[in-house]
Amino acid sequence: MNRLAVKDIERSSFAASSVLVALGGNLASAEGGPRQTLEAALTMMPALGLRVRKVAPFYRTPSLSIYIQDNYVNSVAGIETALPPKALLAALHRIEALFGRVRRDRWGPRVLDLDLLDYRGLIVPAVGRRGPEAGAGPLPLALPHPAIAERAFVLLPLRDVAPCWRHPVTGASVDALIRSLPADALRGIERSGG
Ligand code: A4P
Ligand code: MG
Repeated sequence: MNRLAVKDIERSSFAASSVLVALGGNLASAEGGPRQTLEAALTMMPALGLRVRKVAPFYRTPSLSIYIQDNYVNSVAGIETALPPKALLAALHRIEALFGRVRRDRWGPRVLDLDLLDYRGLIVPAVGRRGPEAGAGPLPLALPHPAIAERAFVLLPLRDVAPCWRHPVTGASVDALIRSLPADALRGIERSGG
């Protein structure tokens, strides 16, 4: 499988109207710690039809979950792809599986989580219950990802990649969404460069 070095990825010219993918993980994989796993996942994307155009710095973030678990590493990538949304989500799940993702509990610890945040502003309303009480079974595609507005670990790297991005449903800017987070939402989050 062709691998692209993370340092070779274009970091400057990503349009806000493209496709945004969130990356996260807090368990070691065969690649090493979560940061190494996220980097390896990015280098694998082109072989599955995802051209990575811009990557945010990596953030070390306290776990936001009902489960006590290790800190996460989170980032966001701007990609270009010819894949339609469902095929793209399937490709993301394939990459997760290649790194040994096992779905036990929703919001449980994981080696790699790849969420489709935004697909060119497309809106597909969420169906069914979400969150930990919904169990670990599959849910139909929802766009934009329903939890974006509540998550500092998504919004901070999203702003790095697409500072002009607006929420497709509410029209709120990413800056406004960050300002609307609860006062303690940024506590413990460290931008680790990259
Ligand atoms: N699904 C539907 N639409 C989408 C979409 N746009 N992107 C389906 C991704 N998946 C989508 O997702 C659950 C189901 O939603 C799947 O069937 C998928 O096809 P999942 O990735 O299997 O489960 P999950 O990640 O546990 O759930 P979810 O709702 O994606 O949760 P989040 O938002 O990923 O939260 N704390 C820190 N600091 N950092 C984290 O990254 N992540 C979580 C999980 C909790 N706490 C965290 C972090
Ligand atoms: Mg997820």
